[in-house]
Amino acid sequence: MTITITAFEKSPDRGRGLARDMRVRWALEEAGEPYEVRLVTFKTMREPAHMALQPFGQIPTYEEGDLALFESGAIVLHIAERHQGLLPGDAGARARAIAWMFAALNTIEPPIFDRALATILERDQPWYEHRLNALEATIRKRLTDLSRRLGDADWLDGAFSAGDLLMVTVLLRLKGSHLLAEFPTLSAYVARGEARPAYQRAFAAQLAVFTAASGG
Ligand code: GTB
Repeated sequence: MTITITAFEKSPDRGRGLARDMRVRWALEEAGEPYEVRLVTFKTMREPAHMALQPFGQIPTYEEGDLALFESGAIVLHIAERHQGLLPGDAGARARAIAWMFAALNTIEPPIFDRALATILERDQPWYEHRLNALEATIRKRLTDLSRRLGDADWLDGAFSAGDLLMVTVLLRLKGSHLLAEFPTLSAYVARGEARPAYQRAFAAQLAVFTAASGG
């Protein structure tokens, strides 16, 4: 059955792979599942057809036959549960990998995403420096603990899993920042994720969309 996901026709990140369709593309590439992409604009995302798929008018969505899903974490879990290579077979290891998926989205991503938003939307506020410092302190605390837990391992809990896939996509938003550079262990972890052939294919696919939309 054909899998169709949605993505920005012209991503505001200019093809840097930071929009949340990237994690779904990567999971599908790891799974070896072909997929189609329906491109949407900020306007069409608010139209009834898209709102029926995604109650908050966001991307990504996932359609496969009668199944329509939203929330990138739920979509990645759905893909991981149906294919080899993204969740371990052992029940305990599988549960731990899922815990890392939640950790990426619930514990690590919020302050990183809030920092990114603040740098765009709150830069002119008188309290901007204070807010930025507070967010960066939280991020630093989380990265300290994450880096300690990862130690000198390649991945968070044994073999590469959907937990690593989500964690790497979340950390990638800090790429090039002093925050990630402060943690060489995590920088190397992110680089390992980026080096995976499935990541490379997913990145190239989303970049091609941006390039085409920009007339390149
Ligand atoms: N919790 C949802 C999920 O994980 O699927 C969140 C989805 C979400 O935030 N989608 C964003 C969206 O559709 C795109 S990815 N926003 C439109 C809206 O809310 O109206 C977030 C994003 C946006 C922009 C950049 N960027 O410019 O770098 C990066 C990531």
